[in-house]
Amino acid sequence: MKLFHRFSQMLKERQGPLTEELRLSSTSSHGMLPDRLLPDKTSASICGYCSTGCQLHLHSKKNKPINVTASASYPVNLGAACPKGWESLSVLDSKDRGTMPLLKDVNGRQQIVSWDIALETFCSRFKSIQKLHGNESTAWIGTGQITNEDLALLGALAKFGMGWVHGDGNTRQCMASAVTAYKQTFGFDAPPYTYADLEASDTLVFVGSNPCIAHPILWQRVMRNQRHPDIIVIDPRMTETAAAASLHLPIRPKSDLTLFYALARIFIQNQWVDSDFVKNHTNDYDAFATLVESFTLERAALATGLKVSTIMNLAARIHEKTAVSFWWTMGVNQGYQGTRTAQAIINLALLTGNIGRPGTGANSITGQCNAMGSRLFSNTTSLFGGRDFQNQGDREEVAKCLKIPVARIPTKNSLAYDQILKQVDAGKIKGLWIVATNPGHSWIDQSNWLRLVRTKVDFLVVQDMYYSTETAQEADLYLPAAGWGEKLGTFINSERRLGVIEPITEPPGESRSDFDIFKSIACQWGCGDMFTEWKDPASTFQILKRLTRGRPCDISGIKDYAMLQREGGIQWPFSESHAKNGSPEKERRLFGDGSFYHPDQRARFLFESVQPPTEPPDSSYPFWLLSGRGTSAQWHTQTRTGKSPMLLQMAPAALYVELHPKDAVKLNIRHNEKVQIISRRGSVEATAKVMATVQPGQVFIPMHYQEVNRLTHPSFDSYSRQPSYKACAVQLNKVS
Ligand SMILES: Nc1nc2c(c(=O)[nH]1)N[C@H]1C(S)=C(S)[C@@H](COP(=O)(O)OP(=O)(O)OC[C@H]3O[C@@H](n4cnc5c(=O)[nH]c(N)nc54)[C@H](O)[C@@H]3O)O[C@H]1N2
Ligand SMILES: Nc1nc2c(c(=O)[nH]1)N[C@H]1C(S)=C(S)[C@@H](COP(=O)(O)OP(=O)(O)OC[C@H]3O[C@@H](n4cnc5c(=O)[nH]c(N)nc54)[C@H](O)[C@@H]3O)O[C@H]1N2
Ligand code: SF4
Ligand SMILES: [Mo]
Repeated sequence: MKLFHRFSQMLKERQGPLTEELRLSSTSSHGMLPDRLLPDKTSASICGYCSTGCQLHLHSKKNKPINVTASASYPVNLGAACPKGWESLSVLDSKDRGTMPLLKDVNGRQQIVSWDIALETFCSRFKSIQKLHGNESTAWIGTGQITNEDLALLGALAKFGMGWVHGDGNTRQCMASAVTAYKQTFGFDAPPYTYADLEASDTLVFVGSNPCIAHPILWQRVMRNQRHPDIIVIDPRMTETAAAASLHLPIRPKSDLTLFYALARIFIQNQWVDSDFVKNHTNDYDAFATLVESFTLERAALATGLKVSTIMNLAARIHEKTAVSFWWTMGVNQGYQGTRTAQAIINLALLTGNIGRPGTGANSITGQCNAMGSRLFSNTTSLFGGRDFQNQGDREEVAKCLKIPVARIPTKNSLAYDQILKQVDAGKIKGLWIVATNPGHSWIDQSNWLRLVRTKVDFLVVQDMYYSTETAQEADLYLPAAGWGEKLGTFINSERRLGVIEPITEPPGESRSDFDIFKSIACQWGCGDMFTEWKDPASTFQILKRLTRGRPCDISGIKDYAMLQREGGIQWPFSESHAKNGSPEKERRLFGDGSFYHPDQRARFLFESVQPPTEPPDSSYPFWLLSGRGTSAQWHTQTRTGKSPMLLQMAPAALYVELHPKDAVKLNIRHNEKVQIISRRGSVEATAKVMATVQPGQVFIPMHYQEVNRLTHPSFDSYSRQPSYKACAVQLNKVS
């Protein structure tokens, strides 16, 4: 709250229209604002940071962006925005924006080159690697932060045009466990909810999720709930969200699976199960009931560090209410058993019939602005539209849709991010193309990443807005990209809502939109003919519609961008036949009729035995290290938010570590003193923040500082291959 207060003070000190109302009045005849602040152009654009998907109005004057207001009529944010949204234009204008391609010379120094040379080098180097080592010797790592149109073109170009087999994205670090969980359980990757569910719940259970910081405007939707809801937060830390909750369960890291199995057992033993729902709409309940028999309350208490009475109380509170929604984020997905943990949450919703009705659901909150779009259109793990590369029928459908020979479509799945890097280490993958992600900061176990890039990768291309990122600095070839605010396309938010992003300004220098870069590469590579129909984002959107027709994610009823803007975004599915009935409803959830996407239309109970933690604390490394989002003003590796003087003032400048007062006393560490955090892989220095937000024996660091992933332990969920960022063992020493 203090931060928000400071922020609004700062905004007040700055001149500019703050709200939609002000903007409207400013353009009225009253003329409240000085002329220099009156826009001559306004675009409506979905925010380019988090997956909440707020709509912002971007204002410019004489082609210079001057301000942002939050759209009051958009059904997501209803006039609100968080600090990142308000400051989203100020990060575009920065001296380290790439304006020209850079190519390493013989001395390893990056030198400015023309686009012609850049494109020629891109194609000749990758082609020669492929010629020598085969089509599996090159790979790309993409992102959840570019548009659907960008993602689809990249995926089609790399796999169908250039013949690559392997490509993955930073969404592996983020959503993979939720994706896998939904696919296996529901038969399709489909988060079922709509944001109105936040306002219609009697009870909201947040698991490993800190929306106050990570999805602030979703949290505002919770605050609009008029039902006096019970808000339960399951998180090892007393987060901002936990502090605002009616019940906080400070669970021991990575013990959620045991807790949820024990809860299921309580429901079954007390006959609190919605038997009709389970009988009519699910499979494998009996086997699930057998598995959870051994998860007694005592066993759960021992594993989670929670009291037996607390766990019983939690079960009763869920049982007593009819509209219970479960929400999870990275505390679940980023675990070595993330997929099964997500499914344990879904199982609970199925068991209690809390799905398909207002205020219910097993709801994964997405992370990045277009992580949801990457799930349908990146063409990495799954073939376009949630299809399967290994399925011939699926390949034929896509080939027909795109009018390409079916032989252009790989018959095998891409390797996952960590497996791509393993192949790099093994000398099998020699060329890497990184688009809109910064693994030089964000990938788990940093020293390994640097070693690979410096000693094993023959040709590294990095395509980013800024040439200064940790990753771009290592690039053999750097391609300068336009950013959000400078390009056109669509995003999909957490509740499956498609929305338009519109440019308000030109990209700097000779930087180009990702879409244009991909098109230029296609021409230079010699496969441009394949993409004649992909003229621009708007025509590509028509191709995307075709790719989804008849699929669970069908968007064929959305006419064009104008319709999306008019309707306040549209949630998938919205098919042509749906469109015949008129305008889309403002809010829609899935599974209202209890039918799921498996051929028998039933959801599956999926479960597994609980595995021990991959790197638990021991006598040499006695602390659990947690990591996550620090403030609402910081975005990931800070390449963007780090450019806003205002946002910089809202967060500590250097790495800090939250440490419990009892541990501080034991280690003789005082508040604001420097400490060294050491893991088996590396060490970092941080400022101690002595506070009871963490439990004794645990410490927390925010992910936004470059050095954090020197510490993390490279362990992965075996189904989703998502890295387990959130828990490893460290020791702490006072820096004397
Ligand atoms: N301001 C801001 N907002 C963001 C982002 C950002 O960088 N900055 N990033 C966006 C992205 S891409 C994402 S993925 C989301 C992430 O959104 P969140 O997942 O909500 O954020 P995190 O802080 O990474 O993790 C959430 C919580 O998981 C808890 N946790 C750790 N281990 C466990 C465990 O074993 N069990 C349980 N139950 N909890 C655990 C942590 O203590 C933490 O409070 O945020 C999005 N929004
Ligand atoms: N320790 C720890 N590590 C973590 C996490 C954690 O909780 N703990 N969380 C993980 C999660 S959930 C995530 S999602 C990742 C995020 O990790 P990253 O994806 O590495 O983080 P970003 O800083 O968002 O990087 C995006 C990059 O794309 C660039 N960019 C932005 N827009 C555009 C565009 O339109 N075009 C192009 N070409 N470039 C653009 C930005 O300048 C930036 O360099 O971090 C992961 N790492
Ligand atoms: S909550 Fe997310 S989408 Fe909304 S303004 Fe903030 S960063 Fe942008
Ligand atoms: Mo993420």
